[in-house]
Amino acid sequence: MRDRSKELFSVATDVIPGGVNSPVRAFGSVRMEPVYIRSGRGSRLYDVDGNEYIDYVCSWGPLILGHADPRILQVLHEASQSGTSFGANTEIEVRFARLITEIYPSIDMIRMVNSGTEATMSAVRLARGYTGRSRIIKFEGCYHGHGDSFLIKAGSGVLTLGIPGSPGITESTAQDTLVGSYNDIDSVKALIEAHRGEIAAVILEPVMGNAGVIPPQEGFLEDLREVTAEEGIVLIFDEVITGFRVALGGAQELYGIEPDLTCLGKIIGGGLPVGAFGGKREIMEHLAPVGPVYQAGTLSGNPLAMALGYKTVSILKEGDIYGQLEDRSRRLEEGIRENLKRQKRSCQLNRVGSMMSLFFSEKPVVDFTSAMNSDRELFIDYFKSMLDEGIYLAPSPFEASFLSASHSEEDIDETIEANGRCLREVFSD
Ligand code: KE4
Repeated sequence: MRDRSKELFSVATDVIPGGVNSPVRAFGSVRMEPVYIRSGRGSRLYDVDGNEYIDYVCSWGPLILGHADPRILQVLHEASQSGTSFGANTEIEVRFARLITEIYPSIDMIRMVNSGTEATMSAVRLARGYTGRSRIIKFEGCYHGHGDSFLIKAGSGVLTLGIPGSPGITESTAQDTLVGSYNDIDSVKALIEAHRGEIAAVILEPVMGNAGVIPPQEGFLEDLREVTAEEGIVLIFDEVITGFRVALGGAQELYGIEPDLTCLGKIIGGGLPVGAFGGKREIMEHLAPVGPVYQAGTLSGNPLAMALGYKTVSILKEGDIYGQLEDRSRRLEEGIRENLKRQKRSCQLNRVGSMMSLFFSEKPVVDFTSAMNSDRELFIDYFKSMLDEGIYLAPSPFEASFLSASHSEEDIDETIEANGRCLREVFSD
């Protein structure tokens, strides 16, 4: 039962739009009322009604170490003894910037902000200021936060809620955003041909996570890198999800592509609000105060977020967490595939490292259209069954599931067994 969650939600809807501080949390797309979480520890979440779940949302990606990691809490306790924010320079922000630039060869310089949205908004403004051009290319189904330029055929909650674009975006803003098809380099070349000399940047999730997980097909990122370099277009990798997730050095390490600018977030805050954008010195030095492109933030480089981010990245850098994450993620994938073999219907399971999605689709999911063609009703049944089995998935087929370093072998076994029961239930109807 989730009576206390219900009570809280009925109050929340009176004082917070939709009862939530972020739309995807509303559980509207799975036609149920949201769960209220009291606490998390390791791989587990505990709701206000005392139900326990194995968590595959991980706060939408940030908690790669798991909830309430003692090492992280220790750093938070120590750092908070010195205060919480100064609006001034601190040593930890310098150390963290240096650490990230050592891990990402494409990042000569980096600027901290407070969310992924701020990172992508700022990166696009910088690319426009650097090139003197106005238009950008994004891809259908990619989500880069709620900045005006990005809410055109966006993924994540925009896709989940079926919102066509978004009211409040002016015509002039929308016309500066061109939309390509993911994994289709010809769609990009056609847009460049039609708008030669007008395009400041191409921005994409190098591995899509916001239409569900959709990996780049062989050659797509290489072709993008080549065509943007030829045209003097700034290539922006939005690695808010993939940064420090699919590899320590993100998707750019995994696929060996160097973008001009990179956006980061989620994991680099260790669970506190954070975002960052960085890249080539030549571009970054167009940013105020050294250059004319303005960007600022009261809490940018917040010392607590920097301390937790620095500790998280240091742990990721020093340990073999990615090896363990790959082993456990692979075992989960294999277990689900075994379960699927016993069903009359097929699904698609896309995985890159410790991010994955199960699509109720008979056909491979390789782009936005094929993701959209997956069966949402089956997903809703599956989501609800898994939740009742104590498995907490993202309440949308257009999100990724994430493992953390604290997901144990037993968690994986339990999830595979629950998945088997839920697939039988879903496909038996
Ligand atoms: P935030 O502004 O939410 O910190 O980051 C925006 C963002 C930018 N780029 C990518 C690739 C992202 O995935 C996101 C945010 N991700 C969503 C879930 N896929 C956040 C969850 C939510 O909106 O509540």
